[in-house]
Amino acid sequence: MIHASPDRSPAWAALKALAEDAQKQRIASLFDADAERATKYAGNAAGLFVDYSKNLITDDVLDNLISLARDVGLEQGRDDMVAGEKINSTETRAVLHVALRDTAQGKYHVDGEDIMPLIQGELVRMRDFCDRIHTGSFTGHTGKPLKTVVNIGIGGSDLGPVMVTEALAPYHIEGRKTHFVSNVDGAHLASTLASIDPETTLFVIASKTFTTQETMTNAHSARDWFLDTGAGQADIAKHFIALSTNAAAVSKFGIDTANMFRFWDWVGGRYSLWSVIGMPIALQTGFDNFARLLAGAAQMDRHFEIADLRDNLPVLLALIGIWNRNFLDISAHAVLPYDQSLHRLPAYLQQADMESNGKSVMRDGMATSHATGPVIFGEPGTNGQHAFYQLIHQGTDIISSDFIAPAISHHERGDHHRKLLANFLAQPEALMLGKSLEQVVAELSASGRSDAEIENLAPHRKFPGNRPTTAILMQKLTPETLGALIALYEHKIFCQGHIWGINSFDQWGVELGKVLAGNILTELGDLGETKPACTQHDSSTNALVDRINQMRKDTRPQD
Ligand code: G6Q
Repeated sequence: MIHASPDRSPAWAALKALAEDAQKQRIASLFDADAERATKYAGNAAGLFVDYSKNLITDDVLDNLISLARDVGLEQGRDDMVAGEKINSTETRAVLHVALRDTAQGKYHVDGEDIMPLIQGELVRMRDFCDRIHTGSFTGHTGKPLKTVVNIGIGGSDLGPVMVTEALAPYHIEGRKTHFVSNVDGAHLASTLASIDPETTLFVIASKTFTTQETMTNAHSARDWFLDTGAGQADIAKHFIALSTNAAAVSKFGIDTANMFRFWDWVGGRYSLWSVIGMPIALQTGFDNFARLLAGAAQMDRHFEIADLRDNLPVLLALIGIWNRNFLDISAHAVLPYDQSLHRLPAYLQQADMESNGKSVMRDGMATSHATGPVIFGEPGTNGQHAFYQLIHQGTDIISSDFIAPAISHHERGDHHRKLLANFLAQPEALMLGKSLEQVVAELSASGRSDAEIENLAPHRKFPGNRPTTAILMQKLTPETLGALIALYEHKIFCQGHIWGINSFDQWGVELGKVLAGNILTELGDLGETKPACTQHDSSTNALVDRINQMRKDTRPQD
């Protein structure tokens, strides 16, 4: 029998009991007790090696987690996604980002329609367009080649493309530059416009809906700026393209639909980098590298679809996350890439994970009786070590972490990368082992400290340890391994959402603030304008609106 709520599964109660025992155990002791532990709790797929042995898990725990996954029909859920079932139930949409990176003919259908010809048709258009830009046959209105791209988009239409473009820096085509503008703060667009030449710039307006306030505001301002540089209306066709599902709005904006690249409502925003939303990646790194990214993700998809749950890396990462979240009460998870080019991965995963699984209502409309998505945060190592790792090592909350690294760097300069890797290995070891009071006392007395000093210092210098970590290793960060890494996390998120019984593919939580901002916009004055006192809101919001209006009314130069 399939349970809608995971806590109805008998495995849930068994895991609760196991967690009581586990909390008395040390991860380090589990290694002492089992010489095979490191090989037993590790796996390989699509060029990624995942070592999850430094989590507080045992065979019993894993067996019950797998029973839990089976009890809530995880395999059926996965098959339903691939079969194009409308698993995004609140928006009645299929969820088929996997199809975007597959080449299998006739496998994916939406409402009975084979979607592979649509996907491949758009990929061909995308490749042709990249070729025309790269060979210089598509030029700007003054005949110059377009060397600079400004991608205007936000959320899913920004975070994936910017993260991948940065991560693939070693694959960038020389002489090309891509900027990403997302924030409605005019400073974001202004700093980009200040550094570009309109004659050699292509603006890519990336918006699934083509109605998003921030993107449309930036797009209109970019168009005005372009026209102010002396270009005419007809020149827009040579400098603006759109990535969207909304042809009518694209045309209304003034972009020829011949310059529009399409995707579909069964591609969620935060899962869309594999679609034409990946255009800036392809323009900056070449279409072939974009295709390699898709191929790497497809390899992880195959693994996810066919591997037994016990060997299935996305499933295992999801289950360990559920163990940490629901049974060990760990509410934050750090993503720590030891690769500077992955510096936007934590931000990307914040959206992918928190927008997908930050929910408290089940698919059937009932409130969840269990915790769901944790807080996700992170920074590249080793920078984070000199910032927030303190709290992970010695804070009052236990935080789980993923450590991610390539064994070979694209920049093997001197011993930089060996130093980076030494830290990648040392931190999880330190987090697991900690340092006991006895060790600290012995070290301090060996260094000649007085008894009084030792008494003062020792409590501050001990580390509790037993902090769970997972290592994700690849030989080198290539388009393929990056694609596989992203797909690994996407499927992990899917599995967790399915097990928690929530819809990972809607995002109603972002709506309320949008509506309220729309109301408040009309109450905020222009510079120098006098506005009536605001009375529509709570007294705090009213007073803040009045104070802002007062400050904006006074346009004398400020320091
Ligand atoms: C992602 C979300 C959200 C979305 C942005 C941009 O899953 O839906 O981040 O991507 O709001 O939306 P548009 O692409 O429609 O402008």
